[in-house]
Amino acid sequence: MDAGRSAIRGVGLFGAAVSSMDLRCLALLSLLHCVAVFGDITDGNAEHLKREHSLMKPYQGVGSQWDFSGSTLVTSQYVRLTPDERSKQGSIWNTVPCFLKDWEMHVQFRVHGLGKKNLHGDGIAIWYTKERLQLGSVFGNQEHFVGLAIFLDTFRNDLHGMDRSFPYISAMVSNGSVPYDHGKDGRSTELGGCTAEIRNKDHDTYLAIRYSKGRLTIMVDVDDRNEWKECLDIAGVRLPTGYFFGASAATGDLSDNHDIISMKMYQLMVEHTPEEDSLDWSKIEPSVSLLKSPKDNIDDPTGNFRSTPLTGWKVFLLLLCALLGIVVCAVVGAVVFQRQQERNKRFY
Ligand SMILES: [Ca+2]
Repeated sequence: MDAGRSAIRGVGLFGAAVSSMDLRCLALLSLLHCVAVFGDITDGNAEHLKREHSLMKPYQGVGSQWDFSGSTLVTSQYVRLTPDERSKQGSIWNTVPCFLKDWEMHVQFRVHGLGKKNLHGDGIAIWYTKERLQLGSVFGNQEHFVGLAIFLDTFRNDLHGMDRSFPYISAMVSNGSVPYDHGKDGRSTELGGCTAEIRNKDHDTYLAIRYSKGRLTIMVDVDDRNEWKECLDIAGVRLPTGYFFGASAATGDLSDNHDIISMKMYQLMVEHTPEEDSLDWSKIEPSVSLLKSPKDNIDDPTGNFRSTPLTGWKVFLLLLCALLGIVVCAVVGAVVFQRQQERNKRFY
């Protein structure tokens, strides 16, 4: 169980504890204990469901918060982006821009159809983008998107890329200058990803996307184990606030039912430095710093702001090292010079 799901369970435990509590001293102690446990579970971060960015059964009254387009069909049990029919495109888009700096989106989805192995497609994409409701060839959305995309790609288009199995989940961040290459399954632009058996499952299948302090983490729960498995974890990702969440899917010559059961958005309570808070986050251009490999960034969750100028103590340390270097050189030089002089004296 990862921190995200644990945290939600923690919120539930906390709520139940408060409602059954009276105001006496013992109860207060229990409350303090609950808060302590809650703190342990969430690692100090409380998390909250944001209903304005969430889509949940039975989808009543979500018409003002979500737009449905193309082949999308809404029932009381699922939102079907495409049916198991050829050449369909459908999408859903949150009408409310997201101004959270740190968030986690949990998507429950279902991909299923009559097609046998490798005879189905194309998959679902989850979006956090500047524009919404733009039709196009990338899982029903535009190629030159601006923002973040997570692809649940169920069909292998690139027959040269046989080193990986499909379905394949990958992520891409774009400022709109480079398109997603559908023919290559987006390999040239992906930040990373993983193979995940997501199709025709009898149990529930989930995807989690976490963005916090410049770090993008994708987790899957598709094996009916009720625990998250890491798919991608990369620092140095810069995304602005004010973009829109959405989901889209497309079928081509091959097809599948692409269903969204729920999209639940949680705000992550993360502290930022005054320097970070003073930035206008809506002006950030989507980008990824690939100066370090993702694994090297594990100890540097603030990769987003890594390239800031040297701070005072770093300059001091550098100067100290330089000074020590000069002193060592001078001492060695003096010793060598003295010995040279002594040797020279012997020849006089
Ligand atoms: Ca594909």
